[in-house]
Amino acid sequence: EALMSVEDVKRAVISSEIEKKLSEWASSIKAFLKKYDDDKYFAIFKEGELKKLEENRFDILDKIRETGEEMKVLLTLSIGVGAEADDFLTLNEYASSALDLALGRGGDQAVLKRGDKIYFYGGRTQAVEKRTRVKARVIAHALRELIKESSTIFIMGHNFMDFDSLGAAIGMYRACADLGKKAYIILDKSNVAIDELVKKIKATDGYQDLFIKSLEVKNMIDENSLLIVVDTHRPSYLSYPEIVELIDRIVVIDHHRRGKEFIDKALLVYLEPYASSASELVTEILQYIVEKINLKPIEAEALLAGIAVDTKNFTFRTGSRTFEAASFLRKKGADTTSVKQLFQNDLASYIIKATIVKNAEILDNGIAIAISPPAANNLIIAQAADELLTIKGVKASFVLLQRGEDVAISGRSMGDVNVQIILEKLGGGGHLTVAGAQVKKPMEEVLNELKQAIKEYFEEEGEDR
Ligand SMILES: [Mn+2]
Repeated sequence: EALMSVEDVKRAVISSEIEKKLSEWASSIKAFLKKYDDDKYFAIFKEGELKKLEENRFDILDKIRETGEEMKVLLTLSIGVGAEADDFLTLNEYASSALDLALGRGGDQAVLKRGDKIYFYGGRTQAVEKRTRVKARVIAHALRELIKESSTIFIMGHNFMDFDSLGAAIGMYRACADLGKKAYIILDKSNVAIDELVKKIKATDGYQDLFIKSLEVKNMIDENSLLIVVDTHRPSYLSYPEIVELIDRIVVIDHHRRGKEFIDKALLVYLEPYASSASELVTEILQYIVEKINLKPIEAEALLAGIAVDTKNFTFRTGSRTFEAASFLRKKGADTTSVKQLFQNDLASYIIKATIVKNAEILDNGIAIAISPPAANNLIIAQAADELLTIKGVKASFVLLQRGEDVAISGRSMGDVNVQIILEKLGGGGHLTVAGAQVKKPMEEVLNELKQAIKEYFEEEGEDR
């Protein structure tokens, strides 16, 4: 995946660098290492050497990632190890299922299946702190060139836009404006999640034509139009997927882990799953895209609101760079009190939220499940799921809402339970701590499937988790 985006010469250099690192690693544990596909390797070594790997927590993972950073590509290694079986067939099965698990949990980690126990090493925990800003700078420069060559720039978020999507979109709007280009954010209709901010922006001088309707876009497109997609990379999640078909030059900036579905024709992709939010990514880009960005206080506020919503006020997925971004936005005039006010609820939604919390059932494993009254919406169930996490003993929460023929589910976790894996079983997705799903089935059925998925999840994770 990393190599697909680089030119041939560089690809060869990167490949040989990876191979060098891996064969050094193999010889350090006296392993037989064999490449069996473009990006796959097979190794056999003695149980005694495995102890060493566990002691240094598979530091080859860091070495490969650092190699990538030096060469400005995102390289990660995922390892599955099988141990303590009576025969090679079983060992291979263990290793394969461990590898599946490593990839399923986001890669960049090692999973060891020793008999019926499973151990995890590496992965996202330290990756947040390890990211360098090299990539943000490289992307910013490439993006600047693309914007400069464009006629008009259109910016699109995901369906049912949230503060993160809107904040990132406004940040990109500023970048285009500072580069002397006309840019629009495509938005037909605001929604409850962003209403406050949209109203505030529309009431501010200079933003009267910031938003544009999707129908109008269609008449304005030419071969030099540029589409910047923020906060998603899945075509089916876009607010106006049909526009992707009409514009050839596309940029994707997202912080969600790559799913199967992707905007394949994108010219430039900045996918950084370890960033807290699309707003954080855009804030970094803004610091490199022009000499001195002319970010307005309301724009800085929108970006800060985006970071705040995706990190639950700097609690989850928050790395040192998240604070650096926030600090930059504060300097540019983002007012933390105004941001807080954007999150205020009206009394009616607060009462619905309280009802959801009151209805919650807390299972033995610390999972809270609640069914929402029909008057709620996506935002309220997400907030209610967050609220459930403030209850002692609750490790993860799921709130279900009947919406027409669909049941919407909002999943949240403190970090021990991977709600992404659970909701993926129901066709949803997201992150370890924040995930969602939409299921076209009756509530009763969805509730049963969810409980089954939770049960399976705990069985799969094993006792070690
Ligand atoms: Mn986001």
